[in-house]
Amino acid sequence: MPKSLLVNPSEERKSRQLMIPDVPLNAYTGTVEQEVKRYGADALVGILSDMITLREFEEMLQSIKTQGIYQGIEYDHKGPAHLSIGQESAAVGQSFLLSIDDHIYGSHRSHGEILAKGLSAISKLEDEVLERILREFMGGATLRVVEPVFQGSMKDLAIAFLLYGALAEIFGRDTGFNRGLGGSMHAFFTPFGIYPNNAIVGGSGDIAAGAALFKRINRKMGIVVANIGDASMGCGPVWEALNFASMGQFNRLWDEAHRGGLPIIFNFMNNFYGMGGQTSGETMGYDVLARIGLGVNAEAMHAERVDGYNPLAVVDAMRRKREVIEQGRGPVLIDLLTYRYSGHSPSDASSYRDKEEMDRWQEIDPLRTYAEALMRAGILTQGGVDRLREEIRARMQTVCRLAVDEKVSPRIEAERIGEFMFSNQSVEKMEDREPETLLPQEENPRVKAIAKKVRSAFENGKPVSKNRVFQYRDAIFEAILHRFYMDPTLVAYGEENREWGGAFAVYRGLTEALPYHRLFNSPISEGAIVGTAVGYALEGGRALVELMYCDFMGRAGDEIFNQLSKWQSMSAGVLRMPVVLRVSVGAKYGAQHSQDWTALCHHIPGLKVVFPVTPYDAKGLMNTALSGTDPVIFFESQRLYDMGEMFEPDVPEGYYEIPFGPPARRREGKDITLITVGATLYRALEAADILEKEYALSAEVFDCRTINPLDYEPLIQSIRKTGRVVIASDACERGSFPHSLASNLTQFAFDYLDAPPVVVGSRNWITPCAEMEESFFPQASWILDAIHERVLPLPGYRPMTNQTLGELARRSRAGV
Ligand SMILES: Cc1ncc(C[n+]2csc(CCOP(=O)(O)OP(=O)(O)O)c2C)c(N)n1
Ligand SMILES: [Mg+2]
Repeated sequence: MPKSLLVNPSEERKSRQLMIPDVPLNAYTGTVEQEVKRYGADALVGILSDMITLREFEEMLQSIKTQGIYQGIEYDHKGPAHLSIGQESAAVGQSFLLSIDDHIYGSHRSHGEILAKGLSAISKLEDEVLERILREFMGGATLRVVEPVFQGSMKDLAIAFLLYGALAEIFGRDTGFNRGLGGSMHAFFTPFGIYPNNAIVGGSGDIAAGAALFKRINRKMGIVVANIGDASMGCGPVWEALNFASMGQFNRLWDEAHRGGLPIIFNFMNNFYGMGGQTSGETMGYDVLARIGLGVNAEAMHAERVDGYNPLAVVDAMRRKREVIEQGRGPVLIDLLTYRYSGHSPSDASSYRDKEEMDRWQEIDPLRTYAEALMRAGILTQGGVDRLREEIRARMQTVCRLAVDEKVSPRIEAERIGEFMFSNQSVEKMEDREPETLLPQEENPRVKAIAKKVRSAFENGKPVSKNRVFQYRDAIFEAILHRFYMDPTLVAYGEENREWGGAFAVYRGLTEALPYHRLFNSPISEGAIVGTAVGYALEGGRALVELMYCDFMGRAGDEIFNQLSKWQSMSAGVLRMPVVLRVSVGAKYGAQHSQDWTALCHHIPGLKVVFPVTPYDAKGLMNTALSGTDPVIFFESQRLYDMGEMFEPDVPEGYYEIPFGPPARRREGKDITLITVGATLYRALEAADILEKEYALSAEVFDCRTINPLDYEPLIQSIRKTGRVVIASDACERGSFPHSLASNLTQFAFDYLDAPPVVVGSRNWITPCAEMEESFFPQASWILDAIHERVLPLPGYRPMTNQTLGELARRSRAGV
């Protein structure tokens, strides 16, 4: 079923000029007097008050970091503090009109944005709602610290709660917003619409796009703001996110109810610097950051440069841009001019910029210029400004005193961190509503075709032909289809997921079943594919994304290893991450399409990793993955997609789950234990056959189908019986997951081992061409060779490869 977008040669080849939309720069012309009419004098004074709060908060941190003292309170803060002194008007102006349904994502320099958004939420929420939020958050632990100290209105209490929760988080306290597990660069507070801030420059770009995708697909209220720095414009994932958020299909292919550009503002906090690199003029060629919008879509992303030194210009821009988004014309790009007087971090001596430049920006310090504008308009006096400052300083001192006190603000017990690594829940559906599908499951052509298949590899003792057998790919499809009809939030996307049916035909039949907004082709943007899935999940949805080849994980390295894996624990359990990432281990395609990177995924805390190699396991493990709330890297092997079930009587048609943890015992034996990861199982079974037939040795064979978590007990039991173990996989031998297995098994079962565990992996080379693969990937003979040389000499055996320790040492010395 191809899509109906004609690529017409006569149109495409026409000679014409591209018309480029205007990009306004600093277009705001309003005045305080005009804005008073729109928002009222109190609200405009509130903006100043919020700006002063942000400044005081950051100056407090500056003072603590550089002098170890603030208003008489001594403290040594060891962690980071990327301050945004000078950027207050940008943050406060941005949040002024945002509601708690509008979600902001940010960067390492987001204290100000957190406070501005929180203060804005507090000013808008009813007292009862505020009270409920404060009492319920972390079981009231944060509130219990501030409540006895701050008497006054609910709003006053909420402001103290906000300042304290943020500061306690920065200081790594159990009473902070994320129990101190996020810290300065990752703090957030979702009840006020403040979503994760990211220590990876640009990291919020694609995550925020995923959050906007969630809002668009699930028709949620509000917009998303991605606050990222000007220098993040040099990051690939940011470009991927801009492009992803601007996909033509949102307007051209998605149905009426879901149509429209993503509701997101990419807000570049343009302070003209990365750390020491100056963006415009030195590290970028854009001249004006807003120009970037021109390259992304025909509307130039409604890009605009806004004067972030005037909070009212920012408020005005946010109001207008929201209108654009509400008309379905997002995404939007804002180049928000600002400047930090503070260094990149408190130790930064600002050697990369002139004093004259800093003086010029300080001359127009928004705190002073805006206060003067309010005074000129007659809505505030100098005395009023001074009183605001005093109140804020007094409040800050109390908050700081509480946050540094180990008794009222203790640290989390270290062992508890482990509890937050996974949410370990089983949730049938992330929301309770009817899933949007295009036809009943039983009418699906793939379902009908599968119904005629034999659900076992053998029929009457004979192998079933490839065309008739229920294949590994069918098993994955069945699990996925089931969940699509169960969970209305489930979406799947990747580079060729729709009409093509996924690179290896796992998704064939899904196009007929699902509307565009639940199954779509993404750009070739592996970072954005995973990053948007992260954003989609942490907003409350479930995502299934796919990278054709395991090798392409390199392109999504940050998203997999820093984002997908870490947000549940950095949130101390506030967020869940139900994302299943499918990757396939290839063959026949050479060096960049054949790698097994299970070791990388196993190494990173916070990922569950499975690698099924039979249809029964593929379906059962996918069912478990898709009902869970944790990120799962789901390894598949291209050698297996056509295979039928060889171990179970047949693959059940109904729903079943396979728990993550226990390995599968594929064959019983008493003389040696063979453990495999991935498709090597089938070669190990060949080796086991030869051992039995030719050497009267029975091998017990385990398939390590779940890599993390892993229950070692069945493996240990086996080794107690056999005293010998060989571990094999298609991953390059050096640093592979089998080496972790070998090392752990040595410790668990040392007393029972007759020989050290042996690892048989692929050569530590690039993968050669298909015709030469047998000299690269482990073969049955390699396993036998290794047994013969290093575990148990086999009488009369003639090795075909050199698996001796001497050769292992030689290869190590050579680095191969
Ligand atoms: C991927 C990545 N590279 C480098 C860094 C180190 N680093 C932290 S902040 C920063 C500068 C970022 O500049 P910009 O995006 O403009 O934000 P700003 O600091 O100006 O707010 C750098 C290079 C990082 N945290 N992440
Ligand atoms: Mg910058």
